[in-house]
This record gives sequence, C-alpha cells and structure tokens, in this order.
Amino acid sequence: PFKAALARDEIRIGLWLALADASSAEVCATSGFDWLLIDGEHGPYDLRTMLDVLRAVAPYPSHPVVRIPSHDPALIKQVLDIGATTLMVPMVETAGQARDLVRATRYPPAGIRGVGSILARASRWGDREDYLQVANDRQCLLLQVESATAAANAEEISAVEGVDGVFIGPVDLAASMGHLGQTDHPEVVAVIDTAIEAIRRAGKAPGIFCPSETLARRYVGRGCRFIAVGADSLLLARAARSLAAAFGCLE
Ligand code: 3PY
Ligand code: MG
Repeated sequence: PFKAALARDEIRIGLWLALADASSAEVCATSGFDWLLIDGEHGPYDLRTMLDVLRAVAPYPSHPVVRIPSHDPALIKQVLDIGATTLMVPMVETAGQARDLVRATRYPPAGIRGVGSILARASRWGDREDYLQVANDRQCLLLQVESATAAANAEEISAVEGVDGVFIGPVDLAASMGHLGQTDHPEVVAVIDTAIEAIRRAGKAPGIFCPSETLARRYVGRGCRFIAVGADSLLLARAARSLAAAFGCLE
C-alpha cells in the first residue's frame, strides 16, 4: 500500500524511529503514522533489532521503512530476507549508484539478490510459495539525495527504473553546502525546492525529513509526498523535559 500510495501521488506522513527499541516502536505504531523509519544508518540497530522492530510494528497499519547504513548488496539481501519490503538508502550521488541499488534488491535476471528466502521471514518461512515470483515487484526503493552533487543529479537518479521515491536529507545536504546544522538556511531551502521539482519531473515521489511543522507543510505544498515530521527520541526528550519543568525540577 505504501508503494502504491506514492505511485498515486498521495501524501504519507511518517515518524523516525531512532531509539532502536521494539517497545517504543510499538508505542509509536499505535499512533497512526502512515510510515515508520527504522533508522539503521544513525540509530544503534543491528539486524536482530531491525527484526524485533519489524515484528513489533507488524500488527499495526503503519508501514515500516528500513534505512540501511551502506550500499552493501550483502546487507540489502539480509534486510530483505528478514521481511523489509521498503528500503531507504542514504548518500546516493549518481544514477549509476541508483541502478546498482535497484539490482541489489531484485532477483536475477533483473538483479543480483541472492536466493535464500525459503529459510527466511520474507517468505513467511516458505509458506508463501509465490514469493520468488512476486518479490521483485513488491520491493519499494527510496534513495536519498543529500549532497550538493546528489541534488544536481536528482532528476537522473529519480529517473532510474525501480526507484520509487527520492528522499532529501536536509541535514547532510546543509553540511555539504557549508551550512552545517542550518537546514533552514535560505540557500539550502532553495536547493531542496529545486530538487523536489527535479524528482517530480522524473515522475517519482519526493520525500523529506522535517521536524519543523511550518517548513514541513511548506515542503508538502512544494510537492513532497512522504514526509517524516518527527522522531521518537525527540518526542520523548521534549515530553520528559516539559513534564519535569512543569514540576519545577532543576530549578
Ligand atoms: C539528513 O537530513 O541528512 C537525513 O539523512 C535525514 O534527515
Ligand atoms: Mg543524512
């Protein structure tokens, strides 16, 4: 449903799961976000915690997206085998890299994914007999553009067949432009706006991480379609600090 929604140009609002904990992920899954990002790039996840979180959120409608830390086809194979269907891949700079990533998620002859699903959760432990036939079409691949070079190549990257969405990383983009930590710097916002247009010209869904509500609504208005509007760690920190402050702690 997530992949189909992006193809239909629908808006999907998400939440970042940075805490790498199955219980907090399950709490977040009860809140109704359209998608949840299991952040294996910056969160302290390993394959087992990714698996735990995938299981924890499985009974809920929120769609899990797994961000992997590298472009390694061996890791991609493992993450798909534990049952992730939607991957987000950071730091994609060129269309050539995008093509290699699509191939890493597809079984031959379309790609190079190794075949081990009969032993894996992805095929419901072999119960889905058509898994090998349907797997390639079920994958949803989201690539990140998050440098000045990547933003300049955004249309070519987006045009690669098999790429479903292109997610702008404002934090790394700002850093690459010499504005470390300033995701709302006017030059950064201008490059983001241009990248959104380039991604849409290629017929793909643009996405972004934006915990500022005003800016998030602005990016939706510019054409972003999958937007992460917050993170579990930020929500917990804000709520805990505000409750403590209400009772005068630390005064
Ligand atoms: C970035 O901003 O660099 C990300 O990867 C996602 O927010
Ligand atoms: Mg980033």
